Amino acid sequence: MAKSQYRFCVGPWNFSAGQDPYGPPVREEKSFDWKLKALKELGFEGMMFHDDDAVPDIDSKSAKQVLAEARALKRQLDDAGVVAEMVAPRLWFAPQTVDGAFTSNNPKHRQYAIDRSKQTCDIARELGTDILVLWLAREGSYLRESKSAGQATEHLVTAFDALLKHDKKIRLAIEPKPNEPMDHAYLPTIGHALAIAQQTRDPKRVGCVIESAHSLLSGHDPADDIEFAMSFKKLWSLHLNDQNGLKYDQDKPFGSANLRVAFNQVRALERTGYGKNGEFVCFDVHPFRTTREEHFLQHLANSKRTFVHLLKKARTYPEKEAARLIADRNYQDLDQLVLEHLMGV
Ligand code: XUL
Ligand code: MN
Repeated sequence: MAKSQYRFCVGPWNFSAGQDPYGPPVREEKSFDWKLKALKELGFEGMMFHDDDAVPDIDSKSAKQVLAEARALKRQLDDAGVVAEMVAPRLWFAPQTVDGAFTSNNPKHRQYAIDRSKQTCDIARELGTDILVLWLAREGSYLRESKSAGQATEHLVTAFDALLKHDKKIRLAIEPKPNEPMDHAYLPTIGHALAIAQQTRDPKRVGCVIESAHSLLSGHDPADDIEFAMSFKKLWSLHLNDQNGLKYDQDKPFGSANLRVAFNQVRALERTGYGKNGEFVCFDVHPFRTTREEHFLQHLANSKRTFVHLLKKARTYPEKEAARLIADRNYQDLDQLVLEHLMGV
């Protein structure tokens, strides 16, 4: 296997017990300590956190208690030799976020979302990361006429500015997704994320996270999204996984649905130097619901294996031959060159 310079990362939610909207968990819910140990054994160096992954039942605790628990978690991570890659406010569970968080029609609820996210910045600082990931789950609408996209954009800028002002070091990494749970999201693509960054008080501190499945749900090629974001130096994290067409967000193992699309993502990382400033490669993947207890970790191990194999494919890609075919505008044979390279023939 190719040796990689990449650092890998997962979140506690990626050890999911199989619950979906149609049925209960099918595997035992694992403890945080179990997940941390497993992650380490799999050769992952980083862990992603939602604010309430870091501090469970967060809304029932005082600010002081939240910070004390975050500090204790940092000690546990240090002892395990694991880095907190990012923290993300979970703005889609609370009763205050039923009609959206930063873009709710209710000003008190918008304030709740801002205050909760400021607290997430404080947790991030305690955990030693400057990345606040914003997956804006409910910032969109089910009904076009219930909100205004223009006003929502203003609400989002207000919220982002409040966070940038609250913490002078924090970087906001927007993770766009075009739909689910919303019909239409207000920041559906990487283009929207980087465009709204320019409206904030400190555009340099507003960037993005690309998730393969989310790009595919937008009808985009994730490799192109990666190169686009990297050309702005704004790709600060990455959630690799896979997705079979325009369906629910599947979070399949990396490469599972389309190996060529996965190859091009790895190649895009290599071409743009992703990871050279310490950025992590995270796998936002879930076990298939059918997965047995004893195979609980295979989706993570396999995603990493596939990544490392594709890294070798990216590094042995016949660049000269490809360049010759490109110069000759012989894309027909370029296509076959790629296929045969991937097939190993
Ligand atoms: C949702 C998703 C989230 C974010 C973190 O589709 O990908 O898990 O990555 O909030
Ligand atoms: Mn994700």
